[in-house]
Amino acid sequence: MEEYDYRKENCHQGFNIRIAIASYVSTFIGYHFNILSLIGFVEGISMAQQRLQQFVQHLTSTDARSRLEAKSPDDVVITLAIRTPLTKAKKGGLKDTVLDDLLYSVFKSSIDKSKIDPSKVDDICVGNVLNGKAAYVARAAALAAGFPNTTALSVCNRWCSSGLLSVQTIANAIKAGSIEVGLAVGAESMSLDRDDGIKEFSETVMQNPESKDCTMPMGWTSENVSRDFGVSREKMDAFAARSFQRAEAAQKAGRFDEEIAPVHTTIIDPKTGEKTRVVVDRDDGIRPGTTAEGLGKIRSAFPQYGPNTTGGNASQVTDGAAAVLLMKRSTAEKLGQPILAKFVGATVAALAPRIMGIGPSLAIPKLMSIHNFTNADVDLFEINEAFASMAVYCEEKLGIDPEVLNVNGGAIALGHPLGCTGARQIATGISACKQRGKKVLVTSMCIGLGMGMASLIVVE
Ligand SMILES: *[C@@H]1O[C@H](CO)[C@@H](O)[C@H](O)[C@H]1NC(C)=O
Ligand SMILES: *[C@@H]1O[C@H](CO)[C@@H](O)[C@H](O)[C@H]1NC(C)=O
Ligand SMILES: *[C@@H]1O[C@H](CO)[C@@H](O)[C@H](O)[C@H]1NC(C)=O
Ligand SMILES: *[C@@H]1O[C@H](CO)[C@@H](O)[C@H](O)[C@H]1NC(C)=O
Ligand SMILES: CC(=O)N[C@H]1CO[C@H](CO)[C@@H](O)[C@@H]1O
Repeated sequence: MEEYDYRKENCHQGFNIRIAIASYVSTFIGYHFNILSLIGFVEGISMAQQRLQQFVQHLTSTDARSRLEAKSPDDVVITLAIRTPLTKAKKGGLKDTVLDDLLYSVFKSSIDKSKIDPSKVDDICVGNVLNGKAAYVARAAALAAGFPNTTALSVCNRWCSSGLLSVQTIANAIKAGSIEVGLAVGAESMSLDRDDGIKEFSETVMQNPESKDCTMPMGWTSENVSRDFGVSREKMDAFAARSFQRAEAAQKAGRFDEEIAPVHTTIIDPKTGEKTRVVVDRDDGIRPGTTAEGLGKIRSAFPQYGPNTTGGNASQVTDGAAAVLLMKRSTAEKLGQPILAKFVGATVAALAPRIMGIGPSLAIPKLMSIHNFTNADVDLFEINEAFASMAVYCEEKLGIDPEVLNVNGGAIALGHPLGCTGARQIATGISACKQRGKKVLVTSMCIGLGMGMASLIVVE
C-alpha cells in the first residue's frame, strides 16, 4: 500500500517506467526490503532515467539530422535551381514578355547553365495559374528552346503552389522509376494573363457556404486571418518592413546574383509604343529604405473587408519564372551534373477557404510528421509572404526563429508570380543555404481556396 501512495504522489513524466520498476522490484524482493532504500533506489533510477531521456532527445535530434543528410544513389537530387528576375507587373522589365517568351527564356537558361544534353530530359512539368492556354504555349516554347520532340511536357495548377507541385510531380516520377531526368518549372505573367476572379458557381455549388467563400478575393482571406488570430496592423507592417530591408541588403550584397538567369526581351514604351530590346537582370520590386513607419501610412487595400491589408504589406503582383532540374543521385553522377541538394519530399494540407493564409501552419507540421523532424533540425525556412497577416501568424504559430525565416526577404519585397513562387523559393532557399553554410531547408506557401504545401530539401 505504501508503495502505491509513493508512486501516486510522484506522478510525473517518468510515472509509467517508475511503476514498472517499482512493481518489478517489489515482486522479486518482496516485503523483506526496507521501503526507504527502495525509494532511494527508485529515485536513483529516476535521475538516471532523466539523463537517459535527455541523451535520447539529443540522439533523436542528431539522428534526424544524420538521417536527413544521409546519401544514397536513389536519392532524388537537384542539380540546377535558377530563376528569372522578379519584376513588377505592368511596370517592370518583363511587363511585355508573354508566357511563351518567359518560358523560352527559362528553358534556354536551364539548358545553357546545366550544360545537360536536352535529349536526356524525359519530361518537363510547368506550374502556371493564370494562362488558360499554358499547355499549348509551354510545349511549343520547350521545342523552340532546344528540347527535342522526345522531351514530354505537362502543365500543372494548384494555385500559388504550382511551382512546387511541378517539382513534386517530377521528383515523384523519378522516384517511381517512370522517368530518369525531369525539369520542373514555375512561370507566371501577371502583366499579361489577368485574374478576374470568379463571381459565382452553379446554383447547386453556391449553396455550400465554403464553396461560396471560393468566390472571394484573397484580400478578404487576409483580413479574416488578421481578425480571427488577432494579427495587428503594426505586426504586419513590421514584418513587411523586415522583408524589404532583408531583400534590399541581399540585393546590395549580390546574394541573388547566382540564382538569377537574365532575360533577353523586348519592352514597349507605353507612350510612344516604341519597342526596345533589353536584358532584364535584377529584381525591381524592392523599395530601398522601407520602414514600418512608412508602411503604416499606406491606406487599406481592401477597406470593404477589413483595415489591415495594404499594398505595402501584401505580396506584390509580379512577373517571373523559375526552374529546377531533378534526377537520381546515381544519374547525376553518371551525367556529371553537380549535386546541389537532395529533394526529400513535399506534402499538402487543406483547410477552410476563408482563412487560406494559414496553410503553412498545417502543411509544415504534416511534413515534419511524415519525415520525423522538428524545428530544431531546420536551418532555414522559406515561407511565401502572400500577406503579412499569414506570415506573422505562421511564424508565431510554428515557433520559428525570425532569424531563420526568409533571410533574404520574401514575396512582400520580391513579388509573388503565382505559378512561379514554389520553384523560385527553392532557388532562393538553396543559394541562401549555400551562402550561410546551412543544409536543411523547408519551403512552404499558402494556397488560394484553402490549402498549404511544404517541401523538405537538404543542401549538400
Ligand atoms: C524529331 O526531332 C528530330 C531532331 O531532334 C528530327 O530529326 C526528327 O525528324 C523529328 N521527328 C519527326 C517525325 O519530325
Ligand atoms: C471573414 O469571413 C467571414 C465569413 O466566414 C465574414 O463574415 C467576416 O466578416 C470576414 N471578415 C473579417 C474581417 O473577419
Ligand atoms: C487589425 O489590426 C488591429 C490592430 O492594429 C487589430 O485590433 C485588428 O484585430 C486587426 N484585424 C482586423 C480585421 O481588424
Ligand atoms: C518515422 O518514425 C516512425 C515511427 O517512429 C516510423 O514508422 C517511420 O518509418 C519514420 N519515418 C521516416 C521517414 O523515417
Ligand atoms: C496580393 C494582393 O492582394 N496585393 C494587393 C496589395 O494592395 C494593392 C493595392 O494597394 C492591390 O492592388 C494588390 O492586389
